[in-house]
Amino acid sequence: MSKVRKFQVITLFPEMFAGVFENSMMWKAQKDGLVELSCLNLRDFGLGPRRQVDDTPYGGGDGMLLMIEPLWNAVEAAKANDPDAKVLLMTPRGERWKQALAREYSEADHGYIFICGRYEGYDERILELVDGEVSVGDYVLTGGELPAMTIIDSIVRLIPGVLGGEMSAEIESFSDGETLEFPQYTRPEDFNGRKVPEVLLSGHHGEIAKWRDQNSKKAS
Ligand code: 4FN
Repeated sequence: MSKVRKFQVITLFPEMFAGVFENSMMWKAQKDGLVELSCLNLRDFGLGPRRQVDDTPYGGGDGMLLMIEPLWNAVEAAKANDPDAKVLLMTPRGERWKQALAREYSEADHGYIFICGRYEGYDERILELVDGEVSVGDYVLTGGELPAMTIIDSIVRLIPGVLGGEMSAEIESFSDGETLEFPQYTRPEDFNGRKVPEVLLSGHHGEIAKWRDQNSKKAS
């Protein structure tokens, strides 16, 4: 029996994760003892009576950075919960997240600590505690929370036992990295004149497979 996989998120906005951590897939994975999902509120590690977590950059420049001390202490607290966990920094400079990484991370025998940035970013010295830097894509975001949710969702659903058997087989056939998707339809056959392609109603599995292949979007 493999041990529970912990996913800890360091964030100033833990409430953003409530809905995501309670969706049916994540809820079942937790209930079945496969994963543990939790947040550490970076604010709890803030300095002084105002619980300060950000400050202006040395050398000048617009905006604020997350200070090293609260971040460092939050990571130490997360590591105290899970000493073997790997620390992942959510950053636009990171490695682009992809299905192959989700699969690799889902097979790990340790937990993960996700650090979500805010403001203009982090004090560079946090890199000493970081095992990996990951990005979900090249666009400006307000924080690392949405990337962390995306990445956690993509990993957890691949952990053995999280999804049902019939679904897992389907995952395999869709993660070959080339076939993205073909158009799909469900009832009714005719929606106000908008008809489902005849071949899909034919029951002819060979013809259906051919149609789906011809109508699949391929990765570039
Ligand atoms: N973003 C770019 C260039 C410069 C800054 C940003 C940007 C959130 C703390 C980082 C963004 C995108 C994918 C984390 C973007 C991600 C983030 C991510 C992210 C607040 C500082 C910031 C050239 C990519 C457009 C804000 C490019 N995956 N800064 O978004 O954390 O994980």
